[in-house]
Amino acid sequence: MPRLYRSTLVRSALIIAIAVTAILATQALAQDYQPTPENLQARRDFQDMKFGLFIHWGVYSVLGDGEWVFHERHLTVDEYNRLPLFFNPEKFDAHTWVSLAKAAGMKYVTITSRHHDGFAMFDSKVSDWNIVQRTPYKKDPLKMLAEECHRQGIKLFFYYSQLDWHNPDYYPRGATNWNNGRPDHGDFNAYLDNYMDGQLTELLTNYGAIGGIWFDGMWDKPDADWHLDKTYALIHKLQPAALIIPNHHQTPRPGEDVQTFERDLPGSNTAGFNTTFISKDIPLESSDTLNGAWGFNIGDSNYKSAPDLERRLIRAAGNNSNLLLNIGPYPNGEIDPQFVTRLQAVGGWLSKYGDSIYGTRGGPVPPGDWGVTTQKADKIYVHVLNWASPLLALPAIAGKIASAQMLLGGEPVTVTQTADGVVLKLRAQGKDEVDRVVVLTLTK
Ligand code: FHN
Repeated sequence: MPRLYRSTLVRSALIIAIAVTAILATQALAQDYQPTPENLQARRDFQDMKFGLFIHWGVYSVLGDGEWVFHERHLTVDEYNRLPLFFNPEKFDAHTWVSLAKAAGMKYVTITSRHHDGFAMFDSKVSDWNIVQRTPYKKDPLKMLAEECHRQGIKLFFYYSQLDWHNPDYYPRGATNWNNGRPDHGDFNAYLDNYMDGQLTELLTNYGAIGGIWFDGMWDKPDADWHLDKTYALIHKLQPAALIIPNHHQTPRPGEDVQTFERDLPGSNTAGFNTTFISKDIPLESSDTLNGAWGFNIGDSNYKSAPDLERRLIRAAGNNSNLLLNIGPYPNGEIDPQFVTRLQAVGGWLSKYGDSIYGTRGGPVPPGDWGVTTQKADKIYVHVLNWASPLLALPAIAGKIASAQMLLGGEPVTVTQTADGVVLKLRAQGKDEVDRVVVLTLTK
């Protein structure tokens, strides 16, 4: 064999060997992922919190047409670059926002640190495409929010879009691509390793202890190598208790700490893009909008009623899941009064029924149209949401029921337990009563 071919062959074999070793090493890294004790505790705390406020807020809010407006109107980068000049949220008050979350009975806030437009809503040194350098506001609202969350004992999570419609290095572009004036070349590795990991490092070092990172957008390039192991390891190294919550709609991968379902209860996939796989190992979260939109949409008055929101929270808890409920604040930093009144009403409901939600896990009875169960230690909470008859028959429950009573008022409930199941004799549903909660106490 001529020498040239031989050396080419050797070189190719070497390259293949290196590539295979790198792939195996990456897989080993992922398979070997062992959450730290702090991380495992943070997962339990996350499950206990049950209810969070999702906030979509960015320069897109100025146009009042949702967070996809850059893409929907097929604007060019040059056109979109004008938008930050109009973003001056003088009415933004972190205290008001966090107090509202608290009044709603929410225990955590997840806010867009940057959405698909790539615009950093925080003071980033990685690029000047950020609120401090491009807007007349010139301040970092995430800093104020983080300080206020720490003051008020609310956990703060950062939404971070992996998809980027603005950065030229987000290349090759993905399914949402349109011709917006970016060059047809770019360095995706630099985008991931320098730009994204650089910004994540800022978010995980400049804002105190944070709850975690909520990723979105990988679905734009499902076959790309997103360097997930590297990024996940970075996050867990910087803050071991920070949870990684990827909204990729797929089976969770090693290194991910929460499985989230968009506009859906776990596994039901009514939205059509979620997976039906439900993890038994990591906490679950279901996200939804208070009206129909994520970012501020001036034409969307489709507000869900407070009882509807309460039912969604109860059903999430009964499905062993948290509920992350979204609002899109105005560009001036104020929150639509329609959101405020509804959130306060849900908070009022939780102040009475919170025992049956916070700190619980999905109960022993499979959720049904009639309602759901939640459980905390020796207490099973039967949430009767949709049952008009006086007798409710449930499947058998392990353990002996010592007593049954209404959560509100403590009125005793007649219960019959046999090997076949449990029958509850229910009082009639009160007017405007969303949930009749029966507490079953098991013998220890
Ligand atoms: O495209 C986004 C959308 O704008 C919003 O952020 C939601 C929130 O779950 N996630 C997306 C799509 O999966």
